[in-house]
Amino acid sequence: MKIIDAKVIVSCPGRNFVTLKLLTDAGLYGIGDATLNGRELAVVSYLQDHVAPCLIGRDAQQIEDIWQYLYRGAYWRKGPVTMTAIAAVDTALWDIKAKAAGMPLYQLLGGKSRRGVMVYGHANGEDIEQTVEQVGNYIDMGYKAIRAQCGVPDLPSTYGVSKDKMFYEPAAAALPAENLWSTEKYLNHIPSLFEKLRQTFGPEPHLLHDAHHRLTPIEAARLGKALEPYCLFWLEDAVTAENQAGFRIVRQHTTTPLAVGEVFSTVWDCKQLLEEQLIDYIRATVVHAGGITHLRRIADLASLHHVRTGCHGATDLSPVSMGAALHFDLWVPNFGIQEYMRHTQMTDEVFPHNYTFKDGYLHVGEEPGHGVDIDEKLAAKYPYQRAYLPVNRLHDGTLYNW
Ligand code: CS2
Ligand code: MG
Repeated sequence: MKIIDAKVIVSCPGRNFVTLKLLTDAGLYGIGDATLNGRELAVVSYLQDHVAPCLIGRDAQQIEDIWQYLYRGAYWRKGPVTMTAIAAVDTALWDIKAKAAGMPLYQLLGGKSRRGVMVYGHANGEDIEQTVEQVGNYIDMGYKAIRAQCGVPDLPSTYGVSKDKMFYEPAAAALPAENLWSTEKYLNHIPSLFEKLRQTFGPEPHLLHDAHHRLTPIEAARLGKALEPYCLFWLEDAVTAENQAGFRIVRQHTTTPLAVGEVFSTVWDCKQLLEEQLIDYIRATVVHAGGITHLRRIADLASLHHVRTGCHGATDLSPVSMGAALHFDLWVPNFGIQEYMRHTQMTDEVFPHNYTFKDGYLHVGEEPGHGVDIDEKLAAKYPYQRAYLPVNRLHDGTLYNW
């Protein structure tokens, strides 16, 4: 089964998505997500100029060989652009193989390990009261797990708080918006949010929070300790993780479970975190960590060290990534949870899919493949619109982590 064409489709149904479509001489095609928020065109060029010419004529069934060819053959290994491009090829090839086998993708991975995929939704509010109300709305919608993000007094904006309560799109400007950040104000405020959430909803709901890379290890230790009475499901991205050893300090001080990894692109970004059990959940996912092929390797290493998966699933990952991740989630033995930031209707129309939400779980359909497609005609109606993620500055102007 030969690859005869590799089409890179850029579409902006409210936000930019990059999709790779691989066509074969058997009449089958597969698609993969190649979206890298704020750097989309870098991946477009990587695929069009450096990957596609090498794929034409190759056997689409040789998923592993093609993965190794694109990883080792690049010479310049790792990194989000390279690994997102490889991920798109890999996901499309797994889609093709499952279609050729006449099976939903999870069957090829090893079959279902669970009835459905528990997901968490995103509740957010300008203040504690509004956030508590939004968490209540998500519980009413059937979610068992809810991430809570709240505005911080005296800060004009903060991560994860959006005007629209169902959708959150941080890449909202043609040049990076400059946000203001204060760790002190944030650390003094967040524990009260979770105190109120537990007072209101009791111990049952799984509560999550994303610190979004903004704390030092000792600040993260302070927040983790302060949150212990509220038994979070996880505290995410407490610290930037280039220095994986930094998490030793957090681990020494708190039992609050830690999650990290949505920005990771290979197992090398998290090998020490996993081997030293410095985290509890690994957030790497299909679109940015080299596809199904590499994500399985990360999950297998994690499973040796009591670490569970918690795949990233923000709106800037397309429904293609979500669909493929759900098949992975159904199979992976050390599953933890799946992030599910709903896409808009405009996006869902461009990416018809068969996964459905019910009582806090996502379920995939039984059609062959990963169950997600792209409507190329409709996609063509939404041309690329440059959009960047914001940057953060401290009160004195220091450029900080967003
Ligand atoms: C966030 C993301 O979903 C999350 O946990 O960290 O919203 C992240 O900010 C975006 O994916 C960045 O593009
Ligand atoms: Mg996050």
